[in-house]
Amino acid sequence: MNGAESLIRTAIAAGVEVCFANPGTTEMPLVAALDSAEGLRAILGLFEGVCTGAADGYGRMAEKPALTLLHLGPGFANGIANLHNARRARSPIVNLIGDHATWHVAADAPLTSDIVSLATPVSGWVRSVRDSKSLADATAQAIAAAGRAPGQIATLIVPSDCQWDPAERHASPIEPTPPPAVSSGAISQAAAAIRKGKKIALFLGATALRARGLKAAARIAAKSGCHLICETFPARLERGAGTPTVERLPYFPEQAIEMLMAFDTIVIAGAKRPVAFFGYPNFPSHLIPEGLDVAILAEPTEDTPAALEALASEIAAPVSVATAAQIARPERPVGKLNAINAGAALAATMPEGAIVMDEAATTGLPFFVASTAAPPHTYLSLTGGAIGQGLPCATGAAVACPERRVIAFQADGSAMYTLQALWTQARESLNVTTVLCNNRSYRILQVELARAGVAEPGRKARSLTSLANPELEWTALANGMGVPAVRVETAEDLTRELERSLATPGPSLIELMV
Ligand SMILES: Cc1ncc(C[n+]2csc(CCOP(=O)(O)OP(=O)(O)O)c2C)c(N)n1
Repeated sequence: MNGAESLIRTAIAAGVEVCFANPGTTEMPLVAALDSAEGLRAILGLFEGVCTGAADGYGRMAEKPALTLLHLGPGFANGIANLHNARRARSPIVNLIGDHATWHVAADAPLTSDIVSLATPVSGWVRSVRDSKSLADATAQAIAAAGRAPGQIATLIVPSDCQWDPAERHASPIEPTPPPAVSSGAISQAAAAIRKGKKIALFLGATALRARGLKAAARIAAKSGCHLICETFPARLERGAGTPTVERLPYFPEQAIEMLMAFDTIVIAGAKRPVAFFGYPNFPSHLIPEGLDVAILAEPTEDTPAALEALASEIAAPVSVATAAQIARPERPVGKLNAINAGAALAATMPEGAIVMDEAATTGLPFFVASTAAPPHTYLSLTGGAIGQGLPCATGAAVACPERRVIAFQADGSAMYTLQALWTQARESLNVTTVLCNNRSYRILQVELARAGVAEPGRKARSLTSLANPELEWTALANGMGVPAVRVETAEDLTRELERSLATPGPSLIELMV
């Protein structure tokens, strides 16, 4: 057995099932080792941002890490933006980065770089191995580190001689550290705030937004009358008929502040204190207005579902509450496409168990409310603001949940960063329906220009926020990567094409002219 084989067998023993890879020469022993054992699926991404975004989507849905296999510093650097998003999502991921042989680094060959410095800001755990015999143990540690609830990024740098030199054995799995329990003081303070408050919001994030956390939140709401609000960009939110209604904190600070101002008490569970996405003149960074009573029940890394259950007991909430399981979909919309009828068409047709990855930007907003009582589904969003996450994340989610339909609700500008994900979807026959909103612009930036007081953008400002000239032909782009595609201009056509795509195995793309 060589080091690479010891690594692969260690990963398989720990239950790792998928490797999203874009390898090079320094990873050849690892590429060969993937064929030396059964149980680890190797999936090629044609850009590293596809691999890392896919690992993010996989981690959010599988609740365990996938591997990425990336080529030295430059290959890793191509994947950093989506690792930034994955870090914000607290997704479990193990990055394997090949490096030059330990003795070759001093030669300063062209691909040599400081990989640790690149990896540190996006990783919760970084290690560079120095010999083949320690590779198995380092791998087991990396997997355990990634699995530390709710999840984090572990990066293991593997010089090529450590891959090809002999190793003795694989390593046994290490149990990840469970999330720390919330103190009884935090629970009683939250309970006191709830007893005292008149208008209360429970502000939820991270694991509070999965089934167990939401169930406990619904009990607290039933007892206290509190409103449930989630982070603006949740990593994963279970929603639809049968789940409690959770409002989303608006994106723009003035709207977020207005929403929060209606309360006298905010209890935070699994989220950070909400802050504005950007600093704007005359707006504060922190969105909770001064003077409100704020209690922190649980930090995102703490055992938030257990803390919510303890809080529910502490305030003598009912043991369980039935949330209306009645499905209420919008009417099938008609007319020329816009953000409102596009969101309605999606909510009118999405199947039970759908996973919606929303990177539809300005076109996406109306969908969230329209789908409140749609069939139960999972909602994923762009957690870190680094666009180009949607198509890869949808790809990884589809690998994690082959029996569910993934809907990539996607803006055109953001899609262009990592459109190679479509090729991986075709190659792996993934059940992804991409709903591509083509407004031929970076519309949010046009909105931001107007907000900055630029009433009449100049020629250059118009050029830098337009995607016209030449116009992107999304059906051609998708077809060129093996994904069937159609273009629609009306809500009727969209609904019909959605129904067709959602019922057809494999990927397809619907280009919406909005
Ligand atoms: C990695 C990265 N690069 C650039 C940006 C800046 N940015 C934010 S939104 C945006 C354009 C979004 O356009 P599109 O995806 O078409 O959505 P639309 O605003 O048109 O709805 C850009 C370039 C970013 N957020 N992340």
